Amino acid sequence: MTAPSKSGRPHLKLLIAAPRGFCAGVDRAIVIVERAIEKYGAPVYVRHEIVHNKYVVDNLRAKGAIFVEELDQVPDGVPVVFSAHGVPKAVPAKAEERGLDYLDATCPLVSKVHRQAERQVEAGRHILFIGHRGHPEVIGTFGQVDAGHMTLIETVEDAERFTPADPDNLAFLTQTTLSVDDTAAIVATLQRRFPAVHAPKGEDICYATSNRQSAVKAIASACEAVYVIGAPNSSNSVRLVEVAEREGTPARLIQRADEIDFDWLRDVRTLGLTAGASAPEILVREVIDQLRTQFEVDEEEVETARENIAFKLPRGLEPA
Ligand code: 0CH
Ligand code: SF4
Repeated sequence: MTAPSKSGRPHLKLLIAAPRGFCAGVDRAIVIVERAIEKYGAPVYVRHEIVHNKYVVDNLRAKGAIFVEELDQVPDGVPVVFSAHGVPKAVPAKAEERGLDYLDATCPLVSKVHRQAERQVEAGRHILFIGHRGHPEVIGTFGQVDAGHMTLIETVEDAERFTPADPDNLAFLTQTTLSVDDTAAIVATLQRRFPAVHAPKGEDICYATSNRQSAVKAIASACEAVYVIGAPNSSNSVRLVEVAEREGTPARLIQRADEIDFDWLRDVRTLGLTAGASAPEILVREVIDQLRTQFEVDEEEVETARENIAFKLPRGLEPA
């Protein structure tokens, strides 16, 4: 333990990364569910967790949202919202066929990747999609084009192994929430092997993902440990843990304050704190309050970027 203060609690310097927490796409997705409940009345169904955060999901459930994994779990005649991560084209098509009212909370930056996928296939290119197998965003993006036009690349080894039918007609796209550094290594491998590979216009990794990774990188080396608030199924949150660890600092993901391991913090004098794009600020405050029960906490926010992005709501859900 560090030297005790007058209060008897040891001192803890807390470096808090900024930006952290909610991004514009998450904000929009949550508002879509709330407005849908106001407009249609409860229940409103949501296909998949609207964002990967239990606190957010539980709150919306309390307001009248029902979360399901597949569209066939949605009864006829009730509205359904698609999550921020995006859905295969077959999902809205099926909803239309069933006459369901649906609201698409797919982040506009994910939708942008969907449109790029369509355009690349129209241009006759095979797509190398850099992402994590089984993630809903990956499933959604694969579902924008007919089977066989896209190959998943998860690692540099995958990029080294891939054998194209036509090396001159390739494009790559990526999941929005990847590690900036890992993705750069995969892209470099693809560009070395296939110099003609078509790159996306601008970055597919979104502004929120890269800002949160830069912010945690900026504090990690000054800390003896880092906590990232986020869910284990939250890709962008897990990436923040990895970024901190790459700086040589032990890092852990926690969902709530009750997961703080005070034993782990025994010799820590400077702790880093951040939150994934789906973790609300109230959970950051909850963690700090819990730390204050054991430490004399000295908070410092380290800001590496300012964000002022907001996305429009779908038609029909704008404020009156
Ligand atoms: O980071 P992932 O994609 O797992 O999703 P999340 O934790 O719900 O954060 C919001 C991003 C949603 C789509 O980019
Ligand atoms: Fe959109 Fe990026 Fe947020 Fe995902 S992490 S919802 S792509 S802004």
